[in-house]
Amino acid sequence: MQPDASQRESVVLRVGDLRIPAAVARGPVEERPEGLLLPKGPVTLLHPFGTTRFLRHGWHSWSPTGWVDLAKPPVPVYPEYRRPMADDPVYVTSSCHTGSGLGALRAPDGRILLLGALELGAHVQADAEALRGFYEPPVETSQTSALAGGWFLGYGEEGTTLSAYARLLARGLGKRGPTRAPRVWCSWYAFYRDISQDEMLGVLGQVGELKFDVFQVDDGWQRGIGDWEANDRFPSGMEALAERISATGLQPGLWLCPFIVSPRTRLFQQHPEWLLRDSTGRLVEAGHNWGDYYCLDTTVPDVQAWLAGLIRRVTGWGYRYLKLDFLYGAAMPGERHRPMHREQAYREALEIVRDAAGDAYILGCGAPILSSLGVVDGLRIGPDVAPFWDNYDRSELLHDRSGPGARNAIHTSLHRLWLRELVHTDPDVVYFRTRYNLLTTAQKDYLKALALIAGFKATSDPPAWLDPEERTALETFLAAEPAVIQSGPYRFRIDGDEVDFSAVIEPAG
Ligand code: 9PG
Repeated sequence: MQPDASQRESVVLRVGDLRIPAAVARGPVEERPEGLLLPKGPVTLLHPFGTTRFLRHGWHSWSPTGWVDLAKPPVPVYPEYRRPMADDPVYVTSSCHTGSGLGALRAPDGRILLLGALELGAHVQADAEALRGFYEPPVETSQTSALAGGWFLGYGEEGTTLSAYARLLARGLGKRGPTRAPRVWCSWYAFYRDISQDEMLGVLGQVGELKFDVFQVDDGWQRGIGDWEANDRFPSGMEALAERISATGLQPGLWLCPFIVSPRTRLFQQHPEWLLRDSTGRLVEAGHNWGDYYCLDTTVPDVQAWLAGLIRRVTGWGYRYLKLDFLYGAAMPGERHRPMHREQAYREALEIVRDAAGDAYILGCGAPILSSLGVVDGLRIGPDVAPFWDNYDRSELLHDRSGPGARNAIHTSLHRLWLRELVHTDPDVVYFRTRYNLLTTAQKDYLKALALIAGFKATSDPPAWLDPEERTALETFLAAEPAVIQSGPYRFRIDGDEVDFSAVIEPAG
């Protein structure tokens, strides 16, 4: 239960050399070397920084993340139907800059004041006067029980403050082991949905000679979003393909979206009662890129059994690496069979998937970030790259920085690197090819450097599309285990080579 406002008290918090008038829930404030632990409940901090910059943390993998200027009000993404694919639809029209789970303000000397939630379902808002944190919803409703959790308030250098927060999250939500992330060949950024068994076997023949760990088949193999069976372009079935992949010494990888359903599927037609609805009984839309599609109510016991069965089936076919996509579908607002907070429902569903997957690798994509920690092995930390730099109309005119493009992907991923201590961070694929590619060498180099910094190496380039020099560059990349040192806010030394991403960041504001 969330304490109501009358249970809050006014205090002056001392964090580092700052004294901040604040309203916090009644309860002990614990002092830590890097900051304070604040009691469970809403927090309002009257900060001294005025119209500064705010680190807004997007809800899921593709949601824009980075420093925004508080002098400029937030503008929602257009068109409206794109909103769940871009960020948390509940806060998208807020007149106040709102981040998911954490938020920070920039002090004049460059230090940051970070307010970070220690549990699920929290949001942080900022304006020129206040930094506010609350667990959703602010009041309890009949259908959604409120959450309340504690907070970390840190003040210091950006890297060390985020790192202190990451350590607390690891303790509360868990983290995956310190293994090296697998090196992945993924079909999406070369063939998109236009894949077939023959084409995949053709590429497998080329990829098998290179030092990849995983050969991952992306969107395009399935009958429908919800009907996770091989379509007619994969006549021998997915199990036979997994066997062929394993026979080359690679781990078979498969893309699927376990929490969303297209109306053009058997699943939708046979089980309309499994779908999430809003308080008026309307189906909750999750997105539109395959035509409209909807969300499963993952609190329905039969849905949970179906989910576990689905994951057991695909791992039973031999897939050892699962790219689970559009995961936010299980965390959308709606009236659930078992009333609980939407992020709790999400985490419970993800845990069912985790149990069913056994020791198969799970890469969460389109995944709510904080509520996936400790359950998945890897997380996509930015939107899709593309063989072009930016889409001005979409990024600027429609205010949608969650769309595909190398620049959006680099921008959001750079601001999520602090998650490296908790999970494998996937900034999406690197391009080595010039074929079908508008990226310049310098732009491709940014992607390559980011992958080395993030520690996750993937590409979609079919080796046959590469000239000898490009192929050598790919081989060098796959073999590299560089020492990475951060030498500035957006500057890194990768085995002695200096990379500066400031030019990617600055113009975005
Ligand atoms: C397959 C792709 C790839 C990719 C994923 C994800 O908002 N949208 O319309 C939207 C469409 C696709 C998308 C992200 C957003 O990409 O990130 O790597 O697997 O699905 O369809």
